[in-house]
Formats: sequence, C-alpha cells, structure tokens
Amino acid sequence: MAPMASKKDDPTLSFGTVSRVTGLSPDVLRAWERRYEAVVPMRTPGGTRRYTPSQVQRLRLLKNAVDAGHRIGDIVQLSDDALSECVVATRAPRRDSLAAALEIASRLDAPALWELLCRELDRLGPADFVRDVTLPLLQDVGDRWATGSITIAGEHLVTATLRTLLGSWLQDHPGDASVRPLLFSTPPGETHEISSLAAAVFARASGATVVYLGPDLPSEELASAARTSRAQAVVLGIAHLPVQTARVAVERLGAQLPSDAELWVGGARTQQLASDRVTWIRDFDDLKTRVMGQQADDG
Ligand code: B12
Repeated sequence: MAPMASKKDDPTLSFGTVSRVTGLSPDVLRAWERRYEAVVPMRTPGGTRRYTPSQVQRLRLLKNAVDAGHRIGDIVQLSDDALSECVVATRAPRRDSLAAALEIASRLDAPALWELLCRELDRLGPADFVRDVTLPLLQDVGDRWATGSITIAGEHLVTATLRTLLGSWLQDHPGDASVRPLLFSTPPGETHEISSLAAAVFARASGATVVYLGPDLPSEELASAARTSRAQAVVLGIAHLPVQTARVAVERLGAQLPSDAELWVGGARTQQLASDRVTWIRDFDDLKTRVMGQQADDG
C-alpha cells in the first residue's frame, strides 16, 4: 500500500501539477501507474495523490525515454541511470554541435561560435539549450582546460559568449513584473557564474520571474535585494567555493533574509548545506519542479 504523505516536510506535488511539469497527460499518467506501477504516489488521508520530487524526476526520465522511441513496458523497470543513458544515446546531434563549438573555440573564431550557439538556442529552446548544450559544453571545456588541450583564451571565449547569449535571452524575456521573483547569484568569493546564469534562464523558461544579479555578492546586498524585490527565494549557485566557506555565507544570508523569502542552493557539494532554512536544489529538473510547485501554490 502507498505510504501516507507528510506535506510539511516534503515538497510533494499534486496530480495536476505533475501532469503539467512532466508533460504527461492525466490519462497517460494514470495508465502508467495502474498498468506498470511507474511510480506509486503517496496519498493524503482523503486519498488524493501526492508525488515526491524523486518520483517526478523518474516520470520525466520515463517520458524522455518514451519520447526517444522506447516502449514504456520495455523500460519501466530500468534504473534512473539506465533511463538517462537511453535518452543521451538519442541526443547524438547535440554532441555533434558540442564538438563543433569546441573546435571553433580552439581557433578563437568568435563570430562562428556566436552564430553556432545562437542557432542551437533557436533550435532547442532555452531549457534544452541550457541542459544539453551550455552545461556539457562547459564541462568539456573544463576537462580540456585541465588537460591543456584548450587554451585559457579558448575557455574564456566560450564562457564570455555563453554569458552574453544567456544574459541577452533573459533581457529579451522579462517575466511578469507583478509576480515575486527568484533572485539568482553566487556567494562572496564564488566567481563561477555561468551555472547560476544558466539556472536563471532555466527557471525563467519554466515560468518563474527571475532577476539575475551576477556573481560574488555579499549577503547584506543579497538580503537587501530580496527585500527590495520582494523575492520568493534567493537561489545561489556554487561551483568551487569550499563547503565551510559556503556554509558561513549561506547561514549568514539565511539569517538576514526576510522570513518569507526562501533560500535555495544548487551546485557542487551543496547537499551538505541543506537545513531547515536552506533548500538544496538537486539539479535543473528539481529546479523546474520547485518553480512549478510555487506557481501552483500561488495559483
Ligand atoms: C569557466 C571556468 C572558470 C572561469 C569562470 C568565468 C565565469 N564568468 O563564470 C574563471 C576563469 C573565472 C575561473 C576561475 C577559477 N576556476 Co574555474 N572553471 C571554469 C570551468 C571551465 C567552467 C565552470 C562552469 O561554468 N561550469 C558550469 C557547470 C557545467 O558546472 P558546475 O559549475 O559544476 O555546475 C553543475 C552543477 O554543480 C549544477 N549547478 C551549479 N550551480 C547550480 C545552481 C543551481 C540553482 C542548480 C539547480 C544547479 C547548479 O549544475 C551544473 C551541471 O550539473 C570549470 C570546469 C567545469 N568542469 O565546470 C572550472 C572549475 C570550476 N574551476 C576551477 C578552479 C580551480 C578555478 C580557480 C580556483 C582557478 C585558479 N587557480 O585561479 C579560479 C577560482 C576563482 C574563484 N575565486 O572562484 C575548478 C574547481 C575545482 C573545485 N571543485 O574545487 C574547475 C572544476 C576546473 C578543474 N577541473 O579544476 N574558472
């Protein structure tokens, strides 16, 4: 039998929200549960379904694999990792564009890199562009940078181009100004900004109103910005900062933020920062789930 929901501790989502977030129609979602036990949602005392973030994530993986041409009955037993691999295998064309971007960056051809990335953004849309091009490209650049197979100039060109492209997409897509925004930044000392910017674009593409403040902001500034903008949450991205340093910054900010503003953290080792005050954002899918959950709460 399905366990009972504990809504207070667990940011569970309703059936309707899960249907919207995953893109699965209510009929398909019900059929996947009934026939295949794709997930077993919790039930409120009144019998209403509630879904945990990890169940939503699993439904997304299943949908991606089905969209990629697999039959639900063949894949429903696979682990999350195996499902991700199914999907990655169908994204070969994007890997081609990553290889092209790296080759162009290594000969420092700025206009060609701009053109390629603009084309990919148009073709894929912002959410897929962030997840399937921006993040893997930076990871590849990082690997090559570490082994010396791309120059520092090549790495800087990729970062600068992505920052301009994602920044201008945000400028061109302002959210609803009457909605309380999510503020994106990084803690003091964290100059790696692209994953925070990418997260802001992803959240905007998922329907949130966002304000991107750039990296490396003192907590006093962030807290004051949250008050000024009546932020729903401040979202910090962390790439390199040691956990202890990040913890001090995050706790300080948590104490300074208005009580109705949440504090979310994502990125390397940030799971260790989770507390009653601080919500750990596992990955971009989790970010989307929480954005949609907030919209459902507001609506
Ligand atoms: C570009 C880059 C820089 C640029 C940054 C420019 C800019 N404007 O952002 C510059 C040149 C400034 C730079 C400087 C340094 N860098 Co650097 N840099 C990189 C590089 C190549 C890409 C970083 C990036 O944007 N990654 C983007 C994404 C793909 O990776 P990510 O940050 O890990 O984020 C992932 C998750 O953590 C998550 N995530 C992250 N944030 C968030 C937020 C939310 C809300 C969510 C949901 C998820 C999420 O999403 C991503 C996808 O999974 C990486 C290599 C790499 N593999 O990442 C090195 C890297 C991060 N740098 C590194 C280092 C060591 C440095 C320096 C210390 C180098 C030096 N000796 O000076 C300095 C540090 C400066 C400082 N004080 O912070 C190391 C960090 C190692 C570590 N973990 O400790 C890396 C990994 C390179 C390496 N292989 O050694 N760097």
